[in-house]
Amino acid sequence: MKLSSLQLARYQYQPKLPGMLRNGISEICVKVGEPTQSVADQEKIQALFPNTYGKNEITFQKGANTSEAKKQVVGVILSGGQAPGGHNVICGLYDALKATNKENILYGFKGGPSGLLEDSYVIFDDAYINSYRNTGGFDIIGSGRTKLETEEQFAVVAEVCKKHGITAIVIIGGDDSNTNAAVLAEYFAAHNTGVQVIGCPKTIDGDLKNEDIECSFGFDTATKTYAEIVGNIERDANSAKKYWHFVKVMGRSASHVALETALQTQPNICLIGEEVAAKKMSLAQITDYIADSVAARAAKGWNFGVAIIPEGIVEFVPEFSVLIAEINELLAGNKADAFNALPTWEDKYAFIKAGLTEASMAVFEILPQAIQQQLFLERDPHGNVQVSLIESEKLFSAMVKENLAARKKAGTYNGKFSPLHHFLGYEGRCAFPSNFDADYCYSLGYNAFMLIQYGFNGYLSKVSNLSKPAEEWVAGGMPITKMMNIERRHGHDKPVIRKALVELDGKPFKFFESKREEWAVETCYVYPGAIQYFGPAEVCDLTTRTLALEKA
Ligand code: FBP
Repeated sequence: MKLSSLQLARYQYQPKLPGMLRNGISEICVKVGEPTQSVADQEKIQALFPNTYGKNEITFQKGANTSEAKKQVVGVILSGGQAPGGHNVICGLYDALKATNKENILYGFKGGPSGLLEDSYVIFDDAYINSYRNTGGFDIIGSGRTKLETEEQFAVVAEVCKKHGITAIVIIGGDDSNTNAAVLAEYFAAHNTGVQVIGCPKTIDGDLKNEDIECSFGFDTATKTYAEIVGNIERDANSAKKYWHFVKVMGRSASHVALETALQTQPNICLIGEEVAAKKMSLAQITDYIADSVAARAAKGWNFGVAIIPEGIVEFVPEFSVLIAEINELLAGNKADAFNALPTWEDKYAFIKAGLTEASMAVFEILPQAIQQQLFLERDPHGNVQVSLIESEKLFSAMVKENLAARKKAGTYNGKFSPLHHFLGYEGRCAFPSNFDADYCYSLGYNAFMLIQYGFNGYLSKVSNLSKPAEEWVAGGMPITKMMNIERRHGHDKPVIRKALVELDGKPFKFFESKREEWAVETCYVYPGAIQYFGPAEVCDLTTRTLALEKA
């Protein structure tokens, strides 16, 4: 394989560990903190996790290592969507494991959780690990979205662990994967398998966090990559002065990615799904809000602009989520076959009209036809509309266009509106990790091994104080059950990690709110440029605006 100069240079980069982990393995000891409670539904969660609930937070500190000297055989999986830095979690884990005892072994199970079920693995050695240091991607062992959640699956995993003498499993994943890590940890404890489970907080979406887990890894690099591109688009818009760019950004339901990208680039518009839901904004209100900015800028002679749309936005528009629920019902079971058999769009339209309530039909009617058809084309394996595939950037630009046409008729707008559309997602998920993510991930992996070595089970690897230089970061562990509550999933009450959505009274949103009126009308663009890997710390090592504002 031909290697780029950057890749070769990044191999040499030595990630920074928190100060307390820098003195060598023999100088790391545990400070036990407070017992924990789940974020809600304490009694129910405690009853479901009798062996792993309520454990203490822990912090590592400098001091004689008192952990048991036993040979460790660890298995690791990557779970879910790619996030920059995943390779470094494995590198940190490997380095700590080998530094503790050369006889220790690290298995990498391939293709995500299914690798564990199918016993498909590699055994890492120095050469293998060295060729992935500080690189993006999950190709070191691959990832997957199989869910590890049933007792039958856990029994298979227990057998695989027994076969290889595995003492601990590290699950690198998002909220769902770490929920399942907690359930697996409880299963292992209840069955006295002696196998520990440690999670690592991964996802570019930034929605796996609480007061302990300050951010999930990958968010920093992905948002910097999107911000670079949005900044470039802004500069193009400001040069050509003829297009309005509608940029949808990934992030699933939560709008953290959109908000962070906006904080870095100061676009004219950024929608926040959580706000749309809280204010119960209708499609028409959102459209009006964007069209106001277009019209105000046009009045200044600026027929250009940039709007950021979070991937999950439509789920948050109350009338739209009702519409989606009705469509799911309309096509449930074999009703979809009857619908698909209808020969023309007119026939299908009549079927839809007969099946939807008047209110949902009114919403459906205002959608552009391409979006109407999309709602009936893209379905998930359960037959539900795949909301993330709806081209909301096109939806809003089409609705704004109509709105502006009406304003033109009324004589209140006299500009030109030429929209262009972009979707930023995959561009950022496998970028070379920023220095922050390279350091953070390596530390998470290194720290995960220390949690294993000290016998913890059902913990998330935790590295905090992240807005400070790495020297001041704090390494430790948090019981996963601390993040859990009970939610209704597929008709059942389930213990799950509570997703962290954008908090409307949080500092990042408040800051954005205080600026956005100006950004909507003026041209306040900021061009962050590409991620820098080598150079002064203030250019290369700073993390997100979100974290800086949260910790300010
Ligand atoms: P995770 O939650 O697994 O980290 O994945 C995040 C994400 O990148 C979302 O932002 C996006 O909606 C989704 O994955 C896309 O999934 P896929 O990779 O299956 O297309």
